[in-house]
Amino acid sequence: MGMMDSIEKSDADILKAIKNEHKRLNEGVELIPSENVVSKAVLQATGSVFTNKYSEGYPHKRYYGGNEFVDKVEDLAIERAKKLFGAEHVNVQPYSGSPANQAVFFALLNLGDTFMGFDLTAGGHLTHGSKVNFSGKQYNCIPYNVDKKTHLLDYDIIKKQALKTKPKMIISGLTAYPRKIDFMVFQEICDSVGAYHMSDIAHIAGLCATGVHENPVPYTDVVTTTTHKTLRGPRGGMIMCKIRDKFDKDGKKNLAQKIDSAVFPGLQGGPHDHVNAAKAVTFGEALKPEFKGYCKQIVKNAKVLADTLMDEGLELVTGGTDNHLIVISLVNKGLTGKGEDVQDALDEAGITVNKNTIPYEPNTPFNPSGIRLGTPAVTTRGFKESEMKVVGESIAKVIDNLNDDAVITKVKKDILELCKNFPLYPEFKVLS
Ligand code: DSN
Repeated sequence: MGMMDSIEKSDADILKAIKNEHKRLNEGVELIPSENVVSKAVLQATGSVFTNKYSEGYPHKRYYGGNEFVDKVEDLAIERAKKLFGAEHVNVQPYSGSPANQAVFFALLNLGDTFMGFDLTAGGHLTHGSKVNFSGKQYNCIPYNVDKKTHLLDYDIIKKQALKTKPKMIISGLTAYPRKIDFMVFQEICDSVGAYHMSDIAHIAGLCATGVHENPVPYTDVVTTTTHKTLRGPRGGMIMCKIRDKFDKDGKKNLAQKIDSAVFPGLQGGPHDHVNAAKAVTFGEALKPEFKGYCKQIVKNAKVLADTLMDEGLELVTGGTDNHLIVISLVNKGLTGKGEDVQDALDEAGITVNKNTIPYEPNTPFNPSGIRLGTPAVTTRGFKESEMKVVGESIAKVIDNLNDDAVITKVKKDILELCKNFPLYPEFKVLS
């Protein structure tokens, strides 16, 4: 076996797994809202020779030699991200969303400091203060929640809580909140209580970049994101921030410097240059006019899916969606705590979703009462309103017939037929 052999020659086991994953993607409907399908250009950059390089430091200030082309790539990624989001300062080195958020904690807070984050079960993220995460273990999180009846964020209550608890930072952002977030109000609340505002737009970054959702970057202290969700890029993270630190009296250290030194050398080692090359490709794609059409279609598809599910008798958290995601509450179907059973049955039928908590979850995160769905991946694939209707009806059929193998087999057949019209990477030989 030669060093330079292709995977076809060198590793039958992994090749088989890749082929099977390609088949799974082709033959099923991917509705996990944090997933997408990247372009061939993004895959090529991710699989490029940049995977070999070490480049600790920042462009034109590296610790090792040989970084001429790495610098070119990182400069372009930063320049394109600034243009895409209207950002003053960008750091593209975070390995993913969680380290991006962790770097912001390192930059702005001391251990034990108080901050406010969106409760995980109601739609926040682990790194927004969950007790099992560094953010909830090493810092004092006072979570805010949605309204008990409407399941919507109530900004008056959030402001009252902020005035009372005097947090050093408030995090806005979502992983399972299907409605628009008023980032401007969050910034105003933060300014009025002397807190930093960190907005985590990982899920909706593509929508923010194209104005399909309000873009917080121009006025928010710090914005973090991943690059692999609605932004449709490689798995990775990014931080955007103001250059000036609004609390820096002596002007010695600005916000951008604090963020950069928290990422490297504070938290990470060498950046993933192959992924940063793919991030640059992604931002280039997102700057093209057609990306806005794509993002608009994501939301249109989500709305049709939501309407179809409700027409079929399913209950949705907040009664619908404004963005790319939907949370079904299984409570009215008598399936409280049966999220896993529903997820498994939908998997059987070729529909990939994830079980999810609902606000004020009556059960546990392991056996939650909700299902989370989203439309970024199917929209990339070319699904439009008519396909979303078929998908919605299929989901309802499975939920209403969880233990009926005949129904699940029939839905699987229908889904397979649907998917045949939208092949994914058909020309990739290795993924035949
Ligand atoms: N795991 C991601 C999601 O699915 O929303 C967030 O990190």
